[in-house]
Amino acid sequence: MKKHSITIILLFICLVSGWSQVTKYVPTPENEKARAWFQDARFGLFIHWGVYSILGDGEWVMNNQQIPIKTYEKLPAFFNPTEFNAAEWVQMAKDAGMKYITITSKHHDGFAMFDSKVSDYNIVKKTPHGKDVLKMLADECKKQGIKLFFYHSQLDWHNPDYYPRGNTGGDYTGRPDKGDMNKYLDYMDAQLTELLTNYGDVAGIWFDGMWDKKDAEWRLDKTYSLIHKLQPAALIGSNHHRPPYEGEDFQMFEKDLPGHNTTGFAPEQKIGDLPKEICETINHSWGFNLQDARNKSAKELIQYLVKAAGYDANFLLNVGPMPNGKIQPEHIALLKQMGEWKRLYDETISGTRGGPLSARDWGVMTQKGNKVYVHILNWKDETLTLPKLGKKVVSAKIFLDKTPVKFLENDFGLSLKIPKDKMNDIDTVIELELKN
Ligand code: FHN
Repeated sequence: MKKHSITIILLFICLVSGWSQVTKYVPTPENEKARAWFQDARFGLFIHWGVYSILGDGEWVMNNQQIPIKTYEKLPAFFNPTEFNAAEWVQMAKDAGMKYITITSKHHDGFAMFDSKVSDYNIVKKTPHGKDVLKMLADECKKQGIKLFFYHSQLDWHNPDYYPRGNTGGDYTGRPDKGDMNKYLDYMDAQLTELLTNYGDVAGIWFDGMWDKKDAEWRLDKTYSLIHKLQPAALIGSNHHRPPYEGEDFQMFEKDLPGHNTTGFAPEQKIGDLPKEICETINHSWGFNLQDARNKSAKELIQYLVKAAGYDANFLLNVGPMPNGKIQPEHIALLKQMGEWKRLYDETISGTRGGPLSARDWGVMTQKGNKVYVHILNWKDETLTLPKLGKKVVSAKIFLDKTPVKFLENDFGLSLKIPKDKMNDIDTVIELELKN
C-alpha cells in the first residue's frame, strides 16, 4: 500500500475512534468533586498583598507611577510585616462565613510572595521579614479547615523574558528590548510547580494577566496539564475576560455579575457551563490604598453576595492588607457584619444553586432541592407577583422565623403577600416549598 493511502486510513481511524481529541480536557473525578465543593462554597476572601502595599497606592503603583525596576527593587527592603498573623486572617474569613481564601502568590510586579527557588526576587530572600507568608497561611488554612487558592499573574513587569512586552510594563521598566517568552513561561511553570508541591493541597490557581498580550502564545495546554497532573483536584480559572479555554475548571467575572459588562472589561465574555465566580473590592482598590476610604456598605456587600448566588456564582471579596500585615479595621468590621448576616441566612446561600427564575430588578432566587429562596432586595410593595416557577408551590414562609406568607397561584403567576413588619431593608427572604 502506498504511504499516502496509509496516512489517509490512519487519519480515518483517528477520527472515528476519537484519537484526534486526545488534547480535549476531561476533568478527573477529584476535579469534578472539587467543582461541586466550589459551587457549594459560594463565598471566599480575595487577598492582594505584596511589597507595593508599602506605597499605599494599590498594586498597580509600579506601572501607574512609572517606577523603573531598579527603583522598585528597593521596596522589598522596607517590607517587614511584623504584625502578620495567619491565624487571625483565617479566623476573620471564617467568621465572615467565607469558605476559601485566594491570595496573590505573584502579582504583575513579578515579586514572589513565597519561597521560590527559581528566582531570588521573593519575600524570603529580599525582605527583612524573611518568612514565607504563603506557607504560614497554607498551614493555618489546613489547621482551620478552609481552602486556599493562589492568584498568579501571568503578566510580569520584572522578568526580562516576558517579551515582547504587552500593553503594560512598558519602556519605563528599563528592560532590554529582547527576551525569550518561552523561557519566561518555563519560569512561570517552575514557580507554579513550587506552589503546587510545597504548600499541601491547593484548591486552585487563579490566573490573571493574559489580557496584557491577548494574542500571544501562552502555552496554556502545557501549563494547565502540568497543574492538573500535579494536583488533579486543583481548579483552574483565568481572568482573561473571555469565555473559558479548554482545561479551565471555573469561569470568573471581574467586578460584574455574569452577563453584565458595566466595567467594559469583558465585551467577549459569554457565560459558559463551568462553575462561576465574581470578584469585587471592599472599597475601590485591590492592593492596599491609603487614600481609598470609599468602602462599600455592609448592605451593598451582603446584597452582592446574594445576587452572585442568584446568578449561580461565588462571591470573592477582596481586601488589601497593610504593609505591617494587618487588615484595615474598617474592613474587618464590614466582614464581621457580613458574617453576622450569613450566620442567620447561610442555608439560603451555601450549597444552593441559582434559582428557577433569573435575576430581576426586585432581587434574585436561590434553590436547594425542593426549596426555593426568594431574596427580595429592592421592593417596597406588599404584593410581589412572579412568573410561574414550573412546579406548584406547596408552602411559603418568611425564612427567618417561618411566619406563613399568603400566596396565590393563577394564570398571572405566583403572587406573594409580604407582611409589612417582616420586610427587611437588606434582604427579605421567603422560603417556598415546591411540589416534588
Ligand atoms: O490587573 C489586575 C488587578 O490588579 C487585580 O488583580 C484584578 C483582580 O481581578 N485583576 C486585574 C485586572 O483585570
